Amino acid sequence: MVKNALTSDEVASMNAFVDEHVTGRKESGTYHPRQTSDNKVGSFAGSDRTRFTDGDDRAWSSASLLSWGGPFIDLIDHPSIAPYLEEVLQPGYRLDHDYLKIDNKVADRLLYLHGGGQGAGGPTDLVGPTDGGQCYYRYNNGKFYSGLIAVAYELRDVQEGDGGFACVPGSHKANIELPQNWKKSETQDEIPEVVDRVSANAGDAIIFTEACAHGTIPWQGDRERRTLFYKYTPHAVAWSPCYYNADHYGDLTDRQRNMLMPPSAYGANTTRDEIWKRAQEEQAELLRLREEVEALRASA
Ligand SMILES: O=C(O)CCC(=O)C(=O)O
Repeated sequence: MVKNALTSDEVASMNAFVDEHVTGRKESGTYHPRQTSDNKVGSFAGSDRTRFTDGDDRAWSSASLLSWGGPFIDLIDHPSIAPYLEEVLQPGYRLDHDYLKIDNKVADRLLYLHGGGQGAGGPTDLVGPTDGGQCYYRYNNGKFYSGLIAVAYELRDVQEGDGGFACVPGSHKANIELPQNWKKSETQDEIPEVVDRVSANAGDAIIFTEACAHGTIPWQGDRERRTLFYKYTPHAVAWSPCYYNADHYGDLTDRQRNMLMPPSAYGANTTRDEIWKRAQEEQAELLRLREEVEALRASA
């Protein structure tokens, strides 16, 4: 937990954005808002960058909090978090995906512990046996190695008993799957004692390895929980099949651009940069050509 990772101004401006743009909430609760063409945020899915949610989604630029700009861009490489990421992921790490999750009284009410142990939580884990062991964690010769690190920024206070983030401490070092009867809890009363419930204040950040068994405690708070997830991988690793295209998010620092690069074994080097520069140019050309075709069709 990094206390006060965000300033109160940052928290206020991101909350104001969510108030203004997050619309059409899904009745059943937890949702991942996504940007729509009219620049509003729709009710569901997309921003975890794992799938296309409609026919207009583009490869490399599927819905992402980064298109919201301002403080959401600053979070790519936030100074209060960067030193921790450098330590647990090694230099050259990349942002893999991001999303906003809102928990409230109508949110899906199930704690489903996932991840947990070397090669994730086993054959019946929610993350799935096909993750190729990507949720790994190890520590050798003074260095940490972790396949996916999540930074969860709380935008609202999460008080004891409310719900929110939970994990089984130490489970990232387990070599066997969690007992099945620990995994699912429909109410807070059912949650096994081994599970740590984490309360936090608005502006705090919870950093966790996806290899640690974790999940969301059924929400019982009066207000809603708003959490931004920015998830990072080592430079050679990807969780999401959708990469970012840094050209789509305005002016970025060199460090931010580097963190939006697709995975590669060598990390930052000129060959990778050349290949990806051409891919970005090709995408820009494709978008221009599509616009031309549409204009020609409209005038025909
Ligand atoms: O609600 C939470 O903080 C947990 C989210 C979660 O399970 C995940 O990011 O994989």
